[in-house]
Amino acid sequence: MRRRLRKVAPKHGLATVITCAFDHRTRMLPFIFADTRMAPAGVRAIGSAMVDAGFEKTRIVLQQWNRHFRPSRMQLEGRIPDVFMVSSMAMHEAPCKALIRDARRIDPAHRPLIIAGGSYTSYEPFKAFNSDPGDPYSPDIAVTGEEFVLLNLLEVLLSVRASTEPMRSAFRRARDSGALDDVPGLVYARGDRDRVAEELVDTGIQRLVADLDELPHPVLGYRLLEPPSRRATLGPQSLPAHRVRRHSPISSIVMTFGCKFACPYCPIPAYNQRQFRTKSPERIADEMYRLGAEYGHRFFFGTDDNFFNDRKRTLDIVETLARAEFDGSRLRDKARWYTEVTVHDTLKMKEHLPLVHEAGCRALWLGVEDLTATLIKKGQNVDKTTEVFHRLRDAGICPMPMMMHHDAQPLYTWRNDYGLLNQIKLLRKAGAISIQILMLVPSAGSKWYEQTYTSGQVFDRIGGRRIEPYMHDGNYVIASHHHRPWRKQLNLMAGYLYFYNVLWMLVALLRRKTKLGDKPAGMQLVGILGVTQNLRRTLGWAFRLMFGKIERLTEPPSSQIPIRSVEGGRASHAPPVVSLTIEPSPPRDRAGERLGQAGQATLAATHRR
Ligand code: B12
Ligand code: SF4
Repeated sequence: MRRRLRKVAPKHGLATVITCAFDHRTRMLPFIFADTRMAPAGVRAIGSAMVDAGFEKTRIVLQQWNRHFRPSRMQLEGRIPDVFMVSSMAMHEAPCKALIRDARRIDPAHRPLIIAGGSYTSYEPFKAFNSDPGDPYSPDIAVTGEEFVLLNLLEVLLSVRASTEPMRSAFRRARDSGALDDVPGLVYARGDRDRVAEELVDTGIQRLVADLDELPHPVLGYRLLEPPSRRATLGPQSLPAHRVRRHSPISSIVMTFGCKFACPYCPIPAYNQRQFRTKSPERIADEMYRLGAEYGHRFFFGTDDNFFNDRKRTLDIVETLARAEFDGSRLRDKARWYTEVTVHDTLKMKEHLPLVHEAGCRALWLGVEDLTATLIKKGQNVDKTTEVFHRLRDAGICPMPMMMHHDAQPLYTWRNDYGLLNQIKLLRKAGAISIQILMLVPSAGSKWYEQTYTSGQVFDRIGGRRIEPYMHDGNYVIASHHHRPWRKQLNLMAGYLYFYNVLWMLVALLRRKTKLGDKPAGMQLVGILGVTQNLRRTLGWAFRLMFGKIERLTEPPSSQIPIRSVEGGRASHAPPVVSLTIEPSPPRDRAGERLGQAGQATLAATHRR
């Protein structure tokens, strides 16, 4: 497909702008600093795919760096682009819609084809469309898959397009002739001359690229970045190669996709169709080397869901990285990388952790969630976690635990490990360098998704203020059966303040002579600065939860427009259909606390999927 596209690309000479939607209200711990200092892999991958397919006239705009960018004013090489794409996560929905709304202000005769993609449309594409002619924010097409789906779509569109025809008119013809229906991974609207969407057509679940070596090289994407600016328009040139590292000192790197676990609040295994996909060790080494050589990148963040998922493949990768040499110098002396794993799989890798360190790994984020495995069991407990943390530290790798706070977990408990602070204390004693504490929120595509809504756990409004998409980032308490949900919000703050504070920074400074050097003190500093943002942004929410009236949702979000499959049946990405039965069982949490009003009736959902 890439070869075929390269043949036709010169005839079409497409100009494309790809924008990453970013809501700056999400800037706080645990992601503050990483969120703007690492160009996201999604837009970079789409940009790489465009260049690789022969469409060199492509620009990537990150709202992280260009928050005033206005698509209605964009010009690339002196003309309005043929295609405008937006990539978004669900919590960046508001800026994503604003970008599309603005792009739709362009005179229809010149308006680019608008394509939406990213995890937002992968899980809930119907949310990107509306049928209100007074406030149009729908894209022409939503892609529910990866770069392969986009290339497949472009190939179909270009096969029907005359060389100077607007892409939107080629799109309309392809759509009306049914040509798009053979491309799994799309959702498009049909309606009255495109002004009002009357129905959505879902072409089904994407076909996944199994061998990740087939993906275009990431080195291509970094050439396309729009330089950071306060302007609404695009600059004449993209960011020069020598300035990329300054703005994106960390480079994301795709090494594997997928995870063998099936945590009920996580959509990742289902998204990956229960597959674990990897790049070859040689390709990973080559990517690190070339990104270093062309842009000076030394730090890489693996976008893995569970890097240690498959022991043999992991060993192949780390052995190759440990001995890889380019131009007479060893890769491991230059590249440092970090990624996500589970406690269970790290334990299985314990003898090999020195090799993992030798390969360049310096920190691993571990989904500890709840040490006592009350919320979720994935092979973690206090002893195993402590052993894993000690082993990691001995090997010179920073353990970075990720915790999940939930209704049944109190702030502190006597003589057991159940409380949030008790667990943070254990993790710190075991050697944790950083901490991530998020509240459980409904996650589209996960097993628990519908149930969190139908059980009345998810808030609609608090004190009249509606929950907005950016608040679904795990930092705001937006779903709880607890009768005092504000306590959960304060618990999150207390947890961070207990871990990140001046006292512990001083202790970390005094204990600098370990294998981890200055890293613990450095992370304390980052945490102390970051936690000020959490306090600034969420303290008001805690008060609102305390005094405001809580209104709850009883159903998951639905589509404003009917959505169907190509054959007319139920669409693969349709919102869940739920029916409710009420079981009157007043639940109590482990500490014996009575749960809130809405929690007193458990609404069991039966879904027809
Ligand atoms: C790395 C990562 C991060 C990094 C991002 C740093 C950065 N600047 O890049 C950090 C650690 C900061 C982060 C933070 C958060 N993350 Co995160 N993160 C990931 C992770 C593990 C990898 C993302 C990635 O880079 N993948 C590799 C690229 C190549 O894939 P991709 O982004 O999916 O893009 C592909 C397709 O989506 C598609 N695509 C993307 N854009 C477009 C655009 C168009 C036009 C088209 C056609 C296609 C397309 O093609 C791409 C190439 O294959 C994913 C899980 C996963 N495995 O995807 C979660 C994930 C994206 N994160 C998620 C969440 C919820 C968060 C947080 C809210 C924290 C939390 N509560 O878990 C915060 C939000 C922070 C913020 N302010 O934005 C969710 C998003 C859910 C959703 N429905 O949107 C995900 C999917 C995990 C999950 N399923 O729960 N995250
Ligand atoms: S271990 Fe992590 S990636 Fe795997 S299913 Fe659980 S939460 Fe998702």
